[in-house]
Amino acid sequence: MAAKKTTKKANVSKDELLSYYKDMLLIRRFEEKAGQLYGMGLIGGFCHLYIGQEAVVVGLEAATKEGDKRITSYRDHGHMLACGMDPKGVMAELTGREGGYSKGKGGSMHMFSKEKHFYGGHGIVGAQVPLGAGLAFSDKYRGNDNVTFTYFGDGAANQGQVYEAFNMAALWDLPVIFVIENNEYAMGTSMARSTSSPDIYTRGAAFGIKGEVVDGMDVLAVKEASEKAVAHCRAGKGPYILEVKTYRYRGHSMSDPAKYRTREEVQKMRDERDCIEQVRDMLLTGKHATDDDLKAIDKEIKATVNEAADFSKESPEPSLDELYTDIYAEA
Ligand SMILES: Cc1ncc(C[n+]2csc(CCOP(=O)(O)OP(=O)(O)O)c2C)c(N)n1
Ligand SMILES: [Mg+2]
Repeated sequence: MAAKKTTKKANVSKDELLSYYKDMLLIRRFEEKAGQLYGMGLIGGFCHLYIGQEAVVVGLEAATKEGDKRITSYRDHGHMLACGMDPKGVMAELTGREGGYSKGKGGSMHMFSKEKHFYGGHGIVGAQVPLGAGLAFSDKYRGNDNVTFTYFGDGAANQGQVYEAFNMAALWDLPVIFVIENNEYAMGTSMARSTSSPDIYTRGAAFGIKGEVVDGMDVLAVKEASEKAVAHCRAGKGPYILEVKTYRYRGHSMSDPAKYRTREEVQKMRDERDCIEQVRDMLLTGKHATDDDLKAIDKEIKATVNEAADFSKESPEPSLDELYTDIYAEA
């Protein structure tokens, strides 16, 4: 099955295209700024950037409603911004400050928002997959029609716990979408070197879980697939797998020199497939926006990101009194 291209481009409204454009650009500019702050020594520890993968989370979020949940790995800043978390709180967590979502005690990989139903941020590869099934179980138990989006990578997809979660999710018809963000690499290991069957979307077949592969550089294709998967889950038909083919432009984390692939490979993807450029082209060729309009949007987004960066520098270091707070969640 080839990754699906969207068929509905002609019907997309100007407002819809602009909103995807802005949401993806916010993630990209935010991540570029995070990279700079890391370089300046203001962000410590691990920092995994999402640049290149923006269409995945923006397309998937387009089909959500209030109450839906999301959980992901350590490559999580884009997911937080896409579900409406405040860039200031995310950036201040990256710099380990009091104004951060985890009061500066979690850092890049450990942020949560009850209000936005964002359940982290997990550094242990694959750990979020059974947790995501558990979140979906809670909604099934409560009898509502919420859906949980459980994101994980191509590398995580080779883990045993993923299949235990698949089994239970299928057995109990849990409303969970397993989103496999296939960016072709797990740290420095390519899919070709690690994975016997490259069609990851078929991995649920043994459990009777439907799977689909989507072009993750095309936000409209992702949104279309997301709507279909969401409808399946909300109708009580159980879990769904979406393998979203994407690509990360930066290294695995900020400390990765990326010697396992060529510069040309990355440049080709940027030049030919970039998700933001694709929407930019649609906006310009469809005469929905001029070059100046798009420059103004970029300026506005850069201002939001700069404000977040300033906040993340000015917010104080966490007080020692906070050391033993927030250890257990309130019931
Ligand atoms: C259980 C476990 N094993 C190994 C690691 C080290 N590790 C961190 S990220 C990673 C690769 C995961 O790749 P993938 O699932 O494709 O996600 P991506 O980083 O590409 O988003 C590994 C092996 C870990 N954090 N946890
Ligand atoms: Mg990967």
